[in-house]
Amino acid sequence: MIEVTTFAGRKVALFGLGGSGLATARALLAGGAEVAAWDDAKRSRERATVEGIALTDLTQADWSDFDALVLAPGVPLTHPEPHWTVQAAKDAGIEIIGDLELFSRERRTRPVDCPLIAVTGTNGKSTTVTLITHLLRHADYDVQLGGNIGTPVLALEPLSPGRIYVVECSSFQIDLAPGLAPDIGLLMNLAPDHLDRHGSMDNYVAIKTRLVAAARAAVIGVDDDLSAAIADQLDDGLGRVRRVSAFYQVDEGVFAEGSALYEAEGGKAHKVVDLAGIDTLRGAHNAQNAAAALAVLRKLGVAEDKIASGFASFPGLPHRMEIVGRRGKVLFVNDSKATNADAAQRALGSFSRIYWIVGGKPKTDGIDALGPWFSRIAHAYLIGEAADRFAATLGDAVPFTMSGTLEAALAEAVRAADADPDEEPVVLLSPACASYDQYANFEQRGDAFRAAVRAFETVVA
Ligand code: UMA
Repeated sequence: MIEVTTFAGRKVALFGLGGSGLATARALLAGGAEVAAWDDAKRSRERATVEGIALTDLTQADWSDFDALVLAPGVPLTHPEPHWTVQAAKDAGIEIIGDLELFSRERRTRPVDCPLIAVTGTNGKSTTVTLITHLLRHADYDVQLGGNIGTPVLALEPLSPGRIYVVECSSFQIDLAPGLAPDIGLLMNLAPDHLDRHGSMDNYVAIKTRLVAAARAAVIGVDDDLSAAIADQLDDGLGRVRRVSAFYQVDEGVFAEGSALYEAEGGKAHKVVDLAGIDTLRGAHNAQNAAAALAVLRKLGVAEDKIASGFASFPGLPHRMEIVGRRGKVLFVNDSKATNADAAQRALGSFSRIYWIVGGKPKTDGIDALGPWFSRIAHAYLIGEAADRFAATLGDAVPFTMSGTLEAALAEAVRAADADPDEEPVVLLSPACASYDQYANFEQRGDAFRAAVRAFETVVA
C-alpha cells in the first residue's frame, strides 16, 4: 500500500467504496487522515464495514468540516449530471480529487526517484501497460502495474528508489487528477467513448490530452486524426514528443512496417525487432501496442536487444485474443473481452480462416459494422439473445448455425475446423456482445470457453 500523507491530520470525505475507494480509505487512514467514508449502495457500505472502514453518513454531514472530497472514478463528476456529493463539495468550496491525484501528490512529496509511466487512450491500454510491465521486468526493473487495469494505484507497493510505476489511466481518473505529471505519458489513440460521462467528444479529448500535455516526455499514437493533431500541438521540436504508428513512417519515434518495428531518430530509421511468429502480438492493433511499448522503453534507455527478447516471451492477456489451445492445425482463441463490434473487429482482422462463435447480450449497434471482415469467416455459430438479430445481419453473406450455447457452438466449430484444408483454421470466441444473458461477466464466459476447449484434447498453448 502507498500511504497518503498529504492529508495527515485533516478531514476528508471519501465517496464510492468499490475496489479503489476501499484502497484509498486504507491509504488515507494509514497516512494519518480522518476519513468520512460513504457509498450510495448498502451492499458496498456493508462490505466496507466488514473491511474495518468506519462509515459516516455524508447525506447528513456538515461539508464545511472537510478539506477535500475524494471521489471514486465511476461516480459522475460532470455528466449526465454531477453526483450529489459533487454538488455538496462545490457548495462547500472544497476540492474534488481521485486516487490518482493522491498518488501524484505523494510522489511529489518523497525525495525518491520513482518514474511514473501513465498510459491512456481509447483502445489497447490494458495490453500495452501489461506489455510495458513485462518488458521492463524482463530487463530486470522493479515495476508496479495498476490503475484502471484493476489494482488500485494506492494498493501498489510503496514508493521506493528506482521502482517504476506503470499506471493505466481512464478518462474518469484523469478528470479527477489535476496534478498528474508523469515522467512518460502515453496516449495510444482516440475514438468516441464514455461520452455520456464527459458530455462531448471535445471534453473527452481535452481530458485525455492533459495526461500527455503535463508529461515530461510524451509518446503519442498518430494513427487517428485527433491524436495526430495533439502530437502536432505539443511538439516543441526539442524531442519531448515521440510519435508511434502501426502504418506510417515517423521521423521521431517508432513505427511498424508489416510485422517489423523500427525506431526513427531525426528521420533515420532502423529495425529493432520483428514480431512475426509471436502469437500474443498478432494484428495491426497489436503492432500499435508493441510500437508504443517500444517507444516508452527506449525513452527509458532500455537496450534494444533486451526489449526484443522480451517481446518474444510476452504471455498476452487473458480473454483478449488469448490462444487457449491447438489441436492439429486448428488454433483456439478466446476473445471473450470483445463485448462490442469494434473490439471483435480486431480479432476478425487478425486471422484469415475463422470459425466464429458470436453472440450474447447484444449492444445497440450490433455487428453491422463488421461486414468488411465477413469474407474471413468460414462459418458463424450464433449463441445467446443476439442469435436472431445477428442471423439477419449475416444473411447470405456468411453461412451460420443457430447453436444457442457456447458448448454446442464449440462442438460444431471443432468438427468443421478439423475438416478444413486451410493451413491454420481458427476457432474464435469473439462475441461482440455483453455476457450477462448467459454468464456473470466476460471473464466467466472466457473461462468456460477455455475449459471446454481443453476438454477437446487440445494442446495447451
Ligand atoms: N457508486 C455510488 N454512486 C454512484 C456510482 C457509484 O455510490 O453514483 C459506488 C458504487 O456503489 C460502488 C462504487 O461506487 O460501491 C464503485 O466505484 P467505481 O465505479 O469507481 O469502481 P471501483 O471498484 O472503485 O473501480 C475503479 C474503476 N471503475 C470505474 O472507473 C468505473 C476500475 O475500472 C478500476 O479497475 C479500479 O477503480 C481500480 O483502479 C474499471 C472500468 O470499468 C475496470 N473502467 C472503465 C473502462 O475501462 O472503460 C473506465
